[in-house]
Amino acid sequence: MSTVVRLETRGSVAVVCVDKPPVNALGRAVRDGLQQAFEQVRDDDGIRSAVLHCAGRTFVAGADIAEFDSGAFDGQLFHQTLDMIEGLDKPVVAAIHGTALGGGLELALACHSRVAVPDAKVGLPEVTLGLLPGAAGTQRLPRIAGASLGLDMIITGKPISAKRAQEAGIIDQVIKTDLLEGAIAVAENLAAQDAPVRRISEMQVDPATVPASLFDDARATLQRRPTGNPAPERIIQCVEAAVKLPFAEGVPVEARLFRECLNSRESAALRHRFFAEREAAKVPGLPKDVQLRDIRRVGVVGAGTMGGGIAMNFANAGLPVTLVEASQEALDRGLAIVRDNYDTTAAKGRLTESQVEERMALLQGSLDDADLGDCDLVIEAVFENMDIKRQVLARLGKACKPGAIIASNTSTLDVDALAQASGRPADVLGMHFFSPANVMRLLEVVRGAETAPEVLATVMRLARGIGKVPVVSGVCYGFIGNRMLEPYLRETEFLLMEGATPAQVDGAIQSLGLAMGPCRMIDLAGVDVAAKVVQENRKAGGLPDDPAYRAVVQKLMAMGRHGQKTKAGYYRYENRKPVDDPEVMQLCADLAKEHGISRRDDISDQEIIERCLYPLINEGARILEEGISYRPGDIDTVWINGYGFPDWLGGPMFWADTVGVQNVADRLAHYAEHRGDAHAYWDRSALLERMVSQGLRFADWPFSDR
Ligand code: T1G
Repeated sequence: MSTVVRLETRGSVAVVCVDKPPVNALGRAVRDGLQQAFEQVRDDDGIRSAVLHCAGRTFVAGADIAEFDSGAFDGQLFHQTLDMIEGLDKPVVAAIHGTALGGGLELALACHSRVAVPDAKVGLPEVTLGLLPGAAGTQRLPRIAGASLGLDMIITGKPISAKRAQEAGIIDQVIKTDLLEGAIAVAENLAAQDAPVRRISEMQVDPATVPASLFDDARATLQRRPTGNPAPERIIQCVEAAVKLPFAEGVPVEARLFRECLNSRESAALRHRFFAEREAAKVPGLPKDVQLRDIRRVGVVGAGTMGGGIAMNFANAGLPVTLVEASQEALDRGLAIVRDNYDTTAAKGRLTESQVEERMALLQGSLDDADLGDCDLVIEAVFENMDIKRQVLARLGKACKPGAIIASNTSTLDVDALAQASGRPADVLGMHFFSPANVMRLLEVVRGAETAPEVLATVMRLARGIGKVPVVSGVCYGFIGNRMLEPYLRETEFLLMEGATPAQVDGAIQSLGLAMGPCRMIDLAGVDVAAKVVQENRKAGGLPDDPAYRAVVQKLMAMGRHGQKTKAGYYRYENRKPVDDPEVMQLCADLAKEHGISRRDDISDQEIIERCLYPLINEGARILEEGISYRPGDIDTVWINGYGFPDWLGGPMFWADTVGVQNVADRLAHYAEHRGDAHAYWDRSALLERMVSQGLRFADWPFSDR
């Protein structure tokens, strides 16, 4: 008998329990166990009905995603198990708690009835992995819930509540008492009725319930925001098959389209993302029994755009926040911005008025550091200037109670220096939120040389609790993301001085799938902000001795072209629409002349992509070899969640394996030769050299010291 699928009997009811922590994924052992258990249900005449439930925190959360890379997932066999369950003449009731997702919901749909606890959720999120339901979910869900809801659930991948699922007919009963007992009662009743079991595969979608434009509208939506994800269009084809074909003919259509998705590099990239984000939350070397610190109250110093956004993250999670500013006027302004943000969300129907008031009530403004004395975590979000931040850290080192964690939201400055300024470096780390802080999921957690392990572990756990994707970075200029951004922006500006236009550079980068090209990104973030970062970096001695380095952004700032907020930056903005501006072309030509940069009119999109992204990858390799980042997947997680790198490419390091590390190295050498390498811009990192010489991929990380 299987160790992960147990069968017991309660009278004439078979109780089949899946027990495979952490989420009862349908790995081979579970699939085999289910097959065996339901063969026994089939063959035992003493059994008249069955209940399928799960131990642990959730019903089956889907296939074992890791099996797709190892090739161990046998969809055909799983189909046969589901068909065998559905084919039984004895009613089988699925008892759902937690989340029945993907293959888990498909398993439940092969049962003859489904019951769930009130807070359960059901969904088919395969699209987020570049897949589609591969166990007849695209054929059964539309039959039980209708084509519109079925298509929407599968193409968005969003789970729905038990209540909504009951309204749609997916769940037959919500059990408010003991789930298992309730499910057993339902099974006994069904058996007592002695009626034919209800099989979803025998149902038809009523054409009258299918909106005439359903599939055309779905395709039009895809066209409006095309991505590289191979699944959405194929999902539409599967649901069309569910509507138009008998079940037995629809299943092979789904199987073919599922295989096409599974074999795509884009799905491999999306599955890489799934595990990379979870791996990033793990800190190597932390003792398993590390004692986390309790975080019951948070302080934020600085109520500007970042400080307000940071405060919202904690208020949204129900944590009280003390927001400290230097003047009443600044404090009032900051709280007003927060309220505006909440009101905007409420206007979109994503928050109720009472929720807005509850969250605002959690925010307590103050002008006095003493009010931070009972906070367990205090985050400074003051102006990005080392002297100012040092003063604030020194104040916080005194104002915060013993054991409180002190964090800096700096985006580039030396966290170790700030930690020393506090006088209690073990309590200090960086928490680099990305703007807008209440929206962007990425949080770079900067580990100082003296940051205590439990401080790091506490913040990593807290970050996930407030819905962030945390990634640990060591201390260096720009941490992970902004450090890799430097060569990306450096080459952007050299390309502009050589004759490319902002629209051409952005167009090439956006054609790869990045949400926003470099020029639009800086215009949005602020040309002045970017120019100041260059100046701070120069002051800190971090720049090459090259007067042409990032010369364009500094010139734009000097001209008052600060980006979207001044309706002019790299672009001119006509009704917020960016258009190339001859004044900027001229500026770039003048700078080229000033710095002896020759102009060209043969710059290709491919050259732009290589010159902007391959040095970015090379810098990522340096970050790995210096131990600033633990894993290539951490770097991918930063770029997908913080900079809009297309997740269907898996992030820059996964994508480097796709284009080939050898190719990246060769192209860096090519540009060194053709662009000149006076400032070592094209020097290949030692790690990249090693990978080329040993035929390694980033997927092979960690590299043994061979
Ligand atoms: N396969 C393998 N491992 C999984 C897994 C899965 N489906 N789901 C979770 N894990 C691991 C995860 O890596 C982590 O491991 C631990 O479980 C806790 O996860 C045939 C083709 C269920 C909502 O897409 O959405 O079915 O880090 O940190 O925040 O048609 O996990 O502890 O070592 O996310 O409480 C479809 C994916 C698969 C659901 C729980 N199913 N999982 O969230 O915990 S394809 C999914 C989730 C499929 C069929 C198709 C979430 C969760 P570790 P966690 P959580």
